[in-house]
Amino acid sequence: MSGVCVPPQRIQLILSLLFLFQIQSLCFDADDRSASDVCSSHTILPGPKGDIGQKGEEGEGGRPGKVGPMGPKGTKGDLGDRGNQGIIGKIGPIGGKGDKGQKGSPGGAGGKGKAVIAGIRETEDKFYYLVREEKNYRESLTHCRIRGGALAMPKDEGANALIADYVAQSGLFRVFIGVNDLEQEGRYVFTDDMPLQNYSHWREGEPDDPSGREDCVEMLSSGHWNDTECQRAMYFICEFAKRRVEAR
Ligand SMILES: *[C@@H]1O[C@H](CO)[C@@H](O)[C@H](O)[C@H]1NC(C)=O
Ligand SMILES: *[C@@H]1O[C@H](CO)[C@@H](O)[C@H](O)[C@H]1NC(C)=O
Ligand SMILES: [Ca+2]
Ligand SMILES: [Ca+2]
Repeated sequence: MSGVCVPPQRIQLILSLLFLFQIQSLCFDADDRSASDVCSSHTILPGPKGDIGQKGEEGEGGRPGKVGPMGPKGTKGDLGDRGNQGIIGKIGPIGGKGDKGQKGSPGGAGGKGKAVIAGIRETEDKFYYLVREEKNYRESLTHCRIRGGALAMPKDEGANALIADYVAQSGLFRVFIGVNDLEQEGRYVFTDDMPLQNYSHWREGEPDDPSGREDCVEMLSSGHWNDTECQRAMYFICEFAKRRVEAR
């Protein structure tokens, strides 16, 4: 920009276009010579500051501020009133077993002679006792023997009827009795080796031994005898001679 002096109407144009420029800058290049020489006749500096304007009207009320942070915890309140009584709770679990009680005083002396033992039957010279444990024939035999008796041997009608009634009254269908042909097939004996020649009470059609393994004998609740397999397990009846019992 060599032409330092610009016509006033151009100045106005430049001012309106580039009003952000400070006016002095238009004379910048002419500093060497003298701003007063060049620009004195074309004063474009701004006028003095005007008077203070009138006070504005009061603004509208501001928007509500943000919610402030939570305040500190208050002091503890007074104890509330007592509430109503609750409904009855569930029944609790069963408690532990109580301690063992003290030993009772000794019982009175037993009656003399014919002691009544629950479940035992007797004839004039024998006791019969039903053993409610399922055992095979040999186990049954042993059970009675180690107790000083024998597997029941009904050797007459009276004993047979008594045992049959015992079985039926007990709600059973069959029990082992002391009869077998283990020693010799077809030759039945009582377990004390007495043959059956004077008494037997076979069911009709028995003994049949269809398999060849029926060497032991059961009494049915009807009192009838039936040969059956010795390995079967069932209840059985022991007999004890009264003489031996009384001798103790
Ligand atoms: C069978 O009965 C008769 C007569 O009572 C008797 O003499 C005999 O000894 C009895 N037989 C057996 C094996 O007990
Ligand atoms: C006799 O014994 C046999 C073999 O154990 C058996 O199959 C049969 O049912 C028995 N009879 C009766 C009437 O119980
Ligand atoms: Ca047999
Ligand atoms: Ca049979």
